[in-house]
Amino acid sequence: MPESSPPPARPRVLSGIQPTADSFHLGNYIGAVRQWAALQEDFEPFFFIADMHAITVEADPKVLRERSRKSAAQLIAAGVDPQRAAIFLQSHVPEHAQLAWVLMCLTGFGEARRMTQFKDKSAKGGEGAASVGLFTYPMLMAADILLYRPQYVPVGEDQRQHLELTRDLAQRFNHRYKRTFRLPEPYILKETAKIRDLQSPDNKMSKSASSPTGIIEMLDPPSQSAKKVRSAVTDSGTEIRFDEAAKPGVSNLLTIYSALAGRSIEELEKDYQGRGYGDLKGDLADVLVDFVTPFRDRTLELLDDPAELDRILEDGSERAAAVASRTLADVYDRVGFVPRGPVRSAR
Ligand code: AQP
Repeated sequence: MPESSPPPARPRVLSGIQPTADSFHLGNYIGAVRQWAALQEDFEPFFFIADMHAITVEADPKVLRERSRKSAAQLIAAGVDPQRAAIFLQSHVPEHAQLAWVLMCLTGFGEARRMTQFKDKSAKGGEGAASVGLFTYPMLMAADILLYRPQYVPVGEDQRQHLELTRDLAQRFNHRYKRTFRLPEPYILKETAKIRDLQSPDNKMSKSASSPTGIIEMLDPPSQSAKKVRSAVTDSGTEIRFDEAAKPGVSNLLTIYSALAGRSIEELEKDYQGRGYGDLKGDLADVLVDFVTPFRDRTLELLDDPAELDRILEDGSERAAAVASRTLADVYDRVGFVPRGPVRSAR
């Protein structure tokens, strides 16, 4: 029986992003990717582009390929350092799909059915039209995470339910077979867990549900994004105060402002006392332009050298595969699969 893999020297952190849009939106960045860059200092970081998740809905192959490289470039432009972090494509590490199968066999049908993201995403065309891949997405996501035995998974609030399923599956496996998986903890910052749509602040900013004026695409020309901020929906009344229930629009602008400028909400509330919504929106538009301009320039510069991006992804997938293959070997052993080695040498 193989020995269990030794625990890593530094606790790990892992997360992923789908290459399903031409640009990250501000919700992706403030809700998730910003934390990735911060956590890489103290943890052993693994960050991947979820290209296998991207095909759970129909995706044009040429566009998917472009978006995958674009996502890698944006991660680096956002401060994820390829020297420290393994940045890789999910499809380059086949262990993700292999572990997903084992986890699917541990998941109850009813349990999978309760996942709200499947309900939301399949609602439009009806459940019958949704792919089985969309249904089993949370088990692939559980595999993505558990392979690396991370301590933290930095995500936005919308992923909390999937994280809970991941923990349930890890516990079930550990209990049924032998302790194999670390129970990962969600790393969700309360203040920025849900960045809202600029036009319908009751909803999250989302690439599939937001209108073009409700979403800030980080690679759009900065002047266009500034315009969207200036025409963001606010609330009746005039007071600039953080109150998500009564003032979701203004609260969202304060959250974005605070995250990008590195200033507390209380400080901003004080600064804007007695001033109007127009002042807040105008200043935030300037802060946003200052932030997205270098991000966009750096992304475009990285995209000019696709060979270097591919080299970074190759290096990342090697580092990821080294960890993932050890975990999968433990899992295969524990579920009772006969190892390949002796069969091969007998040939
Ligand atoms: N509005 C948001 N606020 C905070 N965090 C967010 N995230 C997404 N939207 C917000 C977080 O971004 C990370 C990467 O997201 P993803 O690309 O894997 O997929 P997603 O959650 O499906 O992103 P979208 O825009 O919401 O896509 P659709 O519209 O297709 O559902 C995740 O950590 C996510 O929590």
